[in-house]
Formats: sequence, structure tokens, C-alpha cells
Amino acid sequence: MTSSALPSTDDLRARARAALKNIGVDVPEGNDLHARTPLTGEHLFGLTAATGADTDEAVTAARTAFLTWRTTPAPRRGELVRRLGELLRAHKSDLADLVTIEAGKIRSEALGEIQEMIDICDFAVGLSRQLYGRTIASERPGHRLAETWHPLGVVGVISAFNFPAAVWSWNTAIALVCGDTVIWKPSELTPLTSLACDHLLARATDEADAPRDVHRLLLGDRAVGERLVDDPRVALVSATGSTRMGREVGPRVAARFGRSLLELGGNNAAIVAPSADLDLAVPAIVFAAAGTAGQRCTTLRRLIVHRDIADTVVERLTAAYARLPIGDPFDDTTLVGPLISTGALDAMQHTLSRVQAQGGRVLAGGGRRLAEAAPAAAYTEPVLVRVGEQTDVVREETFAPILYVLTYDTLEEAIALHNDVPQGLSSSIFTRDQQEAEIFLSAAGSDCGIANVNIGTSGAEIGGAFGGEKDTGGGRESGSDAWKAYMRSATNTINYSSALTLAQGVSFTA
Ligand code: UN1
Repeated sequence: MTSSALPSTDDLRARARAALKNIGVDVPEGNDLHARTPLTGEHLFGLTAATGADTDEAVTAARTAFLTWRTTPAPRRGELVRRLGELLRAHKSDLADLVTIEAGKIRSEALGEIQEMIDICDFAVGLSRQLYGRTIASERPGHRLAETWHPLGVVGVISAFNFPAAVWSWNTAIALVCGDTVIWKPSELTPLTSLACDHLLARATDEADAPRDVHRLLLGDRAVGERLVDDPRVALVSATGSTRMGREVGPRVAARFGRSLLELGGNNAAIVAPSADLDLAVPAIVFAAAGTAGQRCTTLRRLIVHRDIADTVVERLTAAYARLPIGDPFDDTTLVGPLISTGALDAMQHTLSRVQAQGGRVLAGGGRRLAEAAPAAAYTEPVLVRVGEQTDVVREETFAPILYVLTYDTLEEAIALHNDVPQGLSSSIFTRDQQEAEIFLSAAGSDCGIANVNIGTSGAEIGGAFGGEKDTGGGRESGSDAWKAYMRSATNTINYSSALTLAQGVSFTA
């Protein structure tokens, strides 16, 4: 199915302008960076990019603001984030418009992304009163040992096009309550969303009487990111994107003994066991694989189905794929919007031809849509591909809606297949057998940072820590105790006796 006609680029430009105006952002002007929309693939606005000097000045300003912010009581820092959350609530619809216009998300998922921002603000406000350290039993009489958490410094946030607002908020809301200041280098593909988020935070800082430079936005290309990566004044670089990007960022930050938090590629799989409730599993699989047009880092990319039910599962998925409404993401009936660019479509088609050359068989989808109506856009049918084995193409992440279907006979084999990829972000098992579920969640089961039962791989809540192992980079963001990555701990030994007692029984009396 292809849903109704596409909006024109002029309509989208007017809608973006209106959303920015409601938020309070002046329509930007410049020539070195282009806001465009994947809905038509066309240009919206010209923008100005940050220079190297702008980047250095932003780090200086953020560093200066840090010196005040770090001693502002954490619950007061929380007031800034509470105000940001209120502004996000008030402008939820405007922000979602920008996310749809720039990232191509369907309305419901764009609103969901803004909701995720509101949720992390709420979480961070609570956290601002819970940055707990521990008291540790000392081996010495009259001594106390304590663990104290202090702000870290300037945090550089590098984010990707696919969650142009939420990933920034996970990092920023937590970093701000932790007493850090933030410099944001967003994707070049989503500058308008970034301007809107930055402006709302600036409004919140004014209203909460916080230093303006607790946050700085730098629109620009890779050179801006590289400068942040190499600047020793940036204490933590939190980068979301491809494994290739992480392989460059990680060692460069480590070379100056900076910290990095990496959220890189995923190659997420779900095991479908013979006892699975298919009425639950099939729609969960379709959302995880085709939702966001396959452009989440948590997108389901591999389905490992028990041989006895493989034909039934494939038949039901094929039927569901045939019903997927593809087209204008502003149309409420659409479930699959465009890919971010024709380059992404080319990469998808290249992967499909490689996997077919390796014996893969396309079971459903894969055709291009709306090419006549919008030749510069990239609408595609999500595709199901049956593969006999996990070839090198299957083991790569292609950022597009391709779901590979593999079969298994024993759970042991399924888990081995599951873990036999370089990435380790998200995973799930569909089963009604508790023993199978527990084995999958155990130390000998999924090797991912996220492991689920009877729910797909994508769409995690903010309360849990988010991130993955192996080529996914090892970082944890968002909930649980991910905040500790944004702070430094100090161990304090306090002697409240009048005697000098040395640890480990050492005696040293002159
Ligand atoms: C991403 O794709 O970079 O779990 C983040 C999810 C979302 C976040 C995805 N909450 O799918």
C-alpha cells in the first residue's frame, strides 16, 4: 500500500517555519549547511555552520560556565531540567513536526521521541536528589571511608539523524543535573530540530536563572566533531552513530585520556521459539523491523525462527509486510515513512544484491515507492530475506528495513547464531517456556546490553540503561546508574580519632 499524496516542499517549509516560530526560533539563514527533508528529498533552508574558532570559543564558554554550575546544588540544577521538561511538553507537537520533516518519522513515532525527552527530564529531576555515594566500613578505628560523586566537566555530545532530539536529551538532562556543561554537535541532517531543542533549553536557563553557557549548539560537519574529540577540555565525548565513527572517536579521546561513551551500531536479533504466541510475536516483529523505516539502532535485523514454525511465521510476516502503508509520514494511516536519503536507499539495494548473490531469497518487499512523485526522496518497502546461513552481509549492520530470516533446531544453536555477530546492542526471545526465556537472559544467553522476552528489540523505556557490548561500543546512557559516566568519584578517608593509624597494619614511627 502507498498512502496518500506527499506534501509539497513548500508546504513542509511553511510547516517547519511555523513550528520554529512557535518555539521562538528565528528562521535561520546562511549558505554553508542545508536543512532538507527526506519527505521530498528537497532543500528547505540554508544555514550557517560553526567554524573552528566558534568551536574553541564554545568550549571556553562551557568550561567557564562549568566552574559555576559544578557548585550549584544538584536539586537546583534539577530545576533547570524540570523547566526544560515543561517547555518540551508545551512544544511537543512543534518538535514532533520538525522530527517528521527532517528525519521522516511517522507522526506517532515523532511524538514518541519527544515523549522520551519529557520522560528523561522527569527522571533527571528525580536523580538530582539521588546522586548517591556510599559510606564504606573502614578497617581503622575512628575513621570513615566515603565515596563522593563530583561533576566531570564539559561533555561533548555527538548525535545521529535517527533520534535527532531524544539522544541529545538523554545526555543533556543527565549531564546537567550531574553538574556538567554540554556542547552539542548534532547530525548535519537534522539542524532545525537541534536549533529548536537548543532554543528551548536556552529559554529554560533564562527562566531558571542558570548560566546560559551550560549548553552550546554547534551546527557543522565532521571537522566540528573532530575538534571536540581532540580538545582536552572536553572531559567526556558521548557519541552515537556508526561503528566506523566510534572506531575513530574512541582511540582519539583515549589518546588524551579523555572519557568516551559510545553508542554504535546494532545487528539486533529475535529468537522465535516453537511455543511463541504468534499473535503477539508477529506484530512485535513487524514494528521492530519496519518501524522508523528500519533506521533505529535497535531495529530488528535478524529473525532466528525454530524450523518447525518457520513456514507459518514467514507466511504471517509476508502477509503483514504486504499490508504496510508506506508514504507521507504526516498521514495518520502511514506506518513506514521515507529513508533519510537516496544514498541510504542505494546502500540498502547494494546490500540486497550482495545477499542475493550469497544465496539469500527475497520473500517480501524491497520495491521502491513514490519515485515518480518524489524522485529525490527514498521510499521503500521493508524487505524480508530468507538466508541459509549467517554470511558476512548478514553480520553487517545496514541502516535500512531489511529483516533476515534464519532457522534453528536447538536453543543452543539459536543463541550461538544470535551472538555470532560483531555488534551487541539489543535482543529478544519470543517464547512461553520459562526455562528457555531464563537461559536466554542468563550469562550463557544473549551477549547484548538489552535482552528482552516477548517484546521486540526496539522501543526501550528511558528508565533502564541503554547501550550495548562489542562493536556497539560498551556505553550506557539514559536510566539506571548510567549517570555515573557523567561524574567522577572521589574516595575520602576521614580520620576523626586523635591517633595516626596506618592501613594494612603498617608501622612508621620516627
Ligand atoms: C537509537 O536508535 O539511536 O530503544 C536510539 C529505542 C529508542 C532509542 C533508540 N528508545 O528504540
